[in-house]
Amino acid sequence: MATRREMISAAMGFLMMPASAMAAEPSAGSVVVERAWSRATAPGAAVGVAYFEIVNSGGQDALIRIETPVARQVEMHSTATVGGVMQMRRAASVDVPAHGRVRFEPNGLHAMLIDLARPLKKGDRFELTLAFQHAGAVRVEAIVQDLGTMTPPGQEGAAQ
Ligand SMILES: [Cu+2]
Repeated sequence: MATRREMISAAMGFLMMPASAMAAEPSAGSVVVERAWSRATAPGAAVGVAYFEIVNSGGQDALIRIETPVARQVEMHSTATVGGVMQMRRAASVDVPAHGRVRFEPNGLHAMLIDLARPLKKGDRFELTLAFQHAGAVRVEAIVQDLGTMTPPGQEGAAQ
């Protein structure tokens, strides 16, 4: 437990600054996934993270699974600060409200990439497949940002 918690803490070591903006991307029916991105991993890191924004123009849905070729397993985590300590909790699924948005971002909901097949390097791109209860599978390409980046591609420097 301690080992995995430490690895996850290391991957989550950067804090602060949400971001906003948008650009249209792949969709399955009423669900669009925008601005998927990830962050370069430190040497030897076993976990990485991925972020994106879900835009739902239809009825109530839920994100039930995420897969990627670059990690053995992907978990959805929420983040909360409890007594000054940042904690992550695994979520079995994430509700996507009708005509709503759900943002996966630093310090909030995120996709934890567990047991990386290879280190993630700045400029790499990899596939993420998001499975929705109603909309089905949505495939997007995540862009790997520099280690320490807290904002989606094109937003660098927007939050300093
Ligand atoms: Cu996490």
